[in-house]
Amino acid sequence: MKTSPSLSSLRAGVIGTGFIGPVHVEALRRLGVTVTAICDVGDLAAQAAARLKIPRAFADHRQLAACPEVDVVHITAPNRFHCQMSLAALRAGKHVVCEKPLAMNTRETARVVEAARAARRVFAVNYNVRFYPAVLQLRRLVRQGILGDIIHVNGSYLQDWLFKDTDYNWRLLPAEGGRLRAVADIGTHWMDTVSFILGARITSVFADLATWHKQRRRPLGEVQTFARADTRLRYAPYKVQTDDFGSILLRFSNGARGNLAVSQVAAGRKNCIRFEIYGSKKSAWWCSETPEQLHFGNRDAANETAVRATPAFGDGAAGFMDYPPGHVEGFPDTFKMNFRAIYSAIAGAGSTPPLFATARDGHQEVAVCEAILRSHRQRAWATV
Ligand code: SOE
Repeated sequence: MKTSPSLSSLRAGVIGTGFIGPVHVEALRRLGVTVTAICDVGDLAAQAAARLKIPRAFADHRQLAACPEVDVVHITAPNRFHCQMSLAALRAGKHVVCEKPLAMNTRETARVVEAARAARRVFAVNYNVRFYPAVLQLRRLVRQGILGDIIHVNGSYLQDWLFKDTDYNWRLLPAEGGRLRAVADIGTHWMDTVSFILGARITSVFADLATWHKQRRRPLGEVQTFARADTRLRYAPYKVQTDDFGSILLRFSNGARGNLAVSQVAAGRKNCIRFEIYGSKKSAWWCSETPEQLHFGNRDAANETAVRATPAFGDGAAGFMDYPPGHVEGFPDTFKMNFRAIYSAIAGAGSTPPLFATARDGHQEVAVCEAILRSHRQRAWATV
């Protein structure tokens, strides 16, 4: 695989050693970026540094941000730390890649947007789904008017890793992850991706949220994202205050309507994001469980399926695919390609506007979440 020399001269430091921190490390290394430092509380950083062969380990995120061998700070700690870590990294003069959602509320996200603007550093929010080749190609097709005017979009983001009442993770706690859980954690991926494809913002929402497990049992000790419940563990009951699932009606700034279903208690759906976009000329469908295929629907002609990297697929993802057709590019590749776009921008060679999600995009998603919560509570449409 090609690695640009300018990208490989940049050095990354990663905060967080849970499920997603190592995904960042792996994607960076596949790009040729050196990961020089890692940070987490207690002994976790030293353990991860030994496991992942990273030279420096810090227990305090400010030390990682201050490290002269770090050019870009990746934040993969729980949501409640995103704002303070982003501000500290920007203050230290670093570029930042922050996990989604950008922060706990729009007060915080507005501070980050302003700090990133003033610091004149690249600030990206890791909405990696944008970088499935099919998503980039769909964006191109919508911009070219191939689907016509967009009438409506429907879809879902479904998972089952919180299906049982003993499934546990910090995301379940409002103090760690925010008041919204399924919607903020995975619903915002869907909303960011569809807005990205349509080139249109969500302007208002009507939401119905629900909690299936009103009480869950928490294993005594910390459990990682997607980890299986260990039956030998002892549990303590707690009241759940965040959404297990929800249905949301959406209005977009281009006049399109949408409906989205989000769930983290959908047995059998491991990590399934899908959408169908209906235009005035034709429609298009995509699902992350078959990421290489882009489907097109026609009223009179036969429906079509295009496979990634074939001529029929188109070249909207050129530069963001490394493997030939039939050699599946999936979830880990989206991180690699997102980081390729972000690090190219840092190296001064990115596209304008950038393809990756900026601090403003992260702010917008949190604003949509706040409108969703308002709508759910008031049982009415809410403006973003
Ligand atoms: C857990 O729901 C999670 O890891 C999300 O936080 C990620 O953003 C998503 O890509 C996979 O699932």
